[in-house]
Amino acid sequence: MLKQEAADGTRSFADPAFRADVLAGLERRPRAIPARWFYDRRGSELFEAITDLPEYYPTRTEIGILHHIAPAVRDLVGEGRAVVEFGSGSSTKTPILLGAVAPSAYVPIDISGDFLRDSSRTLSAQFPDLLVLPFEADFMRPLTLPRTIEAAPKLGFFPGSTIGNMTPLMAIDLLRAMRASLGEGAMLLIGMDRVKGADVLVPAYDDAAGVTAAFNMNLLDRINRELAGTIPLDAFRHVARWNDDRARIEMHLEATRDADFTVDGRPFSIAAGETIHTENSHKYGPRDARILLRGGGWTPVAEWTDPDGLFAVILAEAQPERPAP
Ligand code: AVI
Repeated sequence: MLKQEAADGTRSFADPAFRADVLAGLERRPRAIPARWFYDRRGSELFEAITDLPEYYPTRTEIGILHHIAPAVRDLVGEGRAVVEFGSGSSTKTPILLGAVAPSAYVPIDISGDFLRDSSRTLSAQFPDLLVLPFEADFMRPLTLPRTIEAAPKLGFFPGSTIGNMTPLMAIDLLRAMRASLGEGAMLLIGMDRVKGADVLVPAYDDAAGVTAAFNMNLLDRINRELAGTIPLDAFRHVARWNDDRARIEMHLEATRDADFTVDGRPFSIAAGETIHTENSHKYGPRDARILLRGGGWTPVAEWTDPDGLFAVILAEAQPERPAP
């Protein structure tokens, strides 16, 4: 971590990977900064607030599905597997699964040690007899899981449609990495947001209260704070658009006027109407989802949706590879 002095004289520690991604992202055309940098403390709080918005249906819909399917999941996966969650665990979703499948251990994996420790503490308080093994790592790469669960049959858990924030190529790489980490015979319970009309999708990412706009704009604020940036926030606005060709919601920060600024001492100019692309949220139809999973080495064995078909939870299995056809 490198110490940075911001325009207002305050000092902070900048992550070198953040600096590299921001500088490269502002340099390239179209400009784009990876969505993972949304999640500083403020960004994470804003994301929590998004999940409660009336327009943002995914979280409450997935929770409803998980409650409904818990007995069926238990019947299909059995009890006593080691549950490996990709992400630090949601205080609402994770207990539904853990309560249903009575795991032998629970391994939340996250790149952020802070979130991991917080959520592990909460879970341990709720399930005092459960072996909780927090694992600080980047789950985008193949991992060697803790030896304690080496021999246990495994159930991966990847809720929230986080897979949608990856391009299909990255999503398949991740699914393959998960298969490699969990091993043959493992199962995976994954949440995927479904394709639906732009009349529902766009408001979910551009809510009336402006919380998603604040979440997107916080990235510029973070750049100013952590990378000594001078970006004029009033020269940008939040934009959410549906890209039908790629079946994804895109979030951008659009310049509303020409602006000059510096980041980490480097000068940048942006013209009115130009955007910085900050997030993709891919949506998958039923067949798309199954093809994606198969492409990543997972065979779908069951899937469930809510009555309106807004969101899907899919159970898949890492079956032995079969030669074609
Ligand atoms: C974390 N992820 C699944 C959210 C989504 O819906 O793509 C992030 C988000 N961005 C804006 N609103 C929510």
